[in-house]
Parts: sequence; C-alpha cells; structure tokens
Amino acid sequence: MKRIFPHTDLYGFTDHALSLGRGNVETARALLAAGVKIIQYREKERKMGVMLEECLVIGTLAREAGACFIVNDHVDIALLVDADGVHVGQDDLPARAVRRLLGPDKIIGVSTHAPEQALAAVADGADYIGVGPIFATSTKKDVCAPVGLDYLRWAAEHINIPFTAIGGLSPSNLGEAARAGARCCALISALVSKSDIGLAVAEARAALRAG
Ligand code: 3NM
Repeated sequence: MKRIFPHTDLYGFTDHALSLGRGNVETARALLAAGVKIIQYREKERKMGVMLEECLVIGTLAREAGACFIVNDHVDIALLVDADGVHVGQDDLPARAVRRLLGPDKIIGVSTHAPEQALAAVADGADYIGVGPIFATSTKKDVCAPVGLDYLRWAAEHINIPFTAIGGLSPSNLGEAARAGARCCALISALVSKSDIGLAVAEARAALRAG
C-alpha cells in the first residue's frame, strides 16, 4: 500500500539526548497523544539493536494512532519494522538508491539547504523534503549556517511536493515561518526538551495558527 506524507502542521522527532531523561518510546507516546501525525526516529549515538527495538515499539504506536513513522538514515531498520519511510540527509545514501531498497510505496524524505538540492531531491524521486535550517540550531551538528526565510519562501513557491520547514523553530518564530509559506513545521528541541510535551505541541500549534 502506498504510504502518503500526511497533511499536517507539525512534524515530531525523537532525540534521546535532548529529552530530559525520557526514553524515546515515552517521547513518541507523548507526541502521538498530543495528536502529532508524523514522527521521525532520529538517533545518532545508539546501538543498532536498541534502535531496532525502539523502532518496533514506536512503529506500532504510530500505526495505532494513525500516524506516519519515518526512520532517519537506517533503511535496514525501516524495512525490518515496516516503517512508512526513511529520511536521508545530503551526505547519506542518495534518494534514488534508497528507492531501490524501499520500493515504490514507501516515503522518502531528503534534507535540503538550497534550491539546487531541493530540485535534485524532487528529480531523484523524494516524496517530501526538509527545508532548513531556517534559524540557528544546535540539534543537528554538521548542518550548514541558517538559510533563513528566503529559502522557505522559494520552496513554497517552487516545490510541488510536500515540504517541512526545520531548524531552530519554536513558538516564538513559527508565525514567521507560517507567513513565509510553511504549512508543516518540524521541531525537535522545542518539543522534546520541554517537560510537558503535550503543552509544547499545543503552544506550537497556536503559534502556527496565529501566523
Ligand atoms: N535537520 P531543532 S536542522 C534534524 O536543516 C535537523 O536539515 C535540519 O532541531 C536541516 O528543532 C535539524 O531543535 C535540527 O532546531 C532541528
């Protein structure tokens, strides 16, 4: 069955190191309970066996909640847990290669930081792209300097597949992102580093609506 990137306002993530001691399953549960409809499992430092176990559980929770589950980088884990898709960065496996492994039905997302990368991702068969980092972030270690709202405006005008704004987004600037054309916004620290994830999701949604 073809998996579809959901029409939704917020894209949530796991990030164990930023989650105030919560486990990734607990974080995912809280995001899903708050009505987040797409979650990406993104872990850079965990053992593969642990990631597989966590993804099995989170994938099941997401399915039960009617949410989409994406695995960062690890095509093998995504296949093993029947995730909805995989997200890759510019230095990971190219989307075309990932497609050969995943087949036609799963979602492939690609991080992009400039118009050429966005156009290349679309040409390579990405189902959605990340557009960022819009603002400064310390969550992604090897990313370029913030690209600002100009690239977001460009994407809103020129990209005809779903895209999600990402990087340094929080309730204080989501209105600006929305006015620049973001319909879906991805937040990591502004959700997982809050003691009450449900409240953080509600505040982010309110800021997006106000924008
Ligand atoms: N990708 P926070 S920025 C995972 O620009 C990621 O591609 C980015 O985390 C990109 O919401 C980023 O805590 C980190 O700033 C976003």
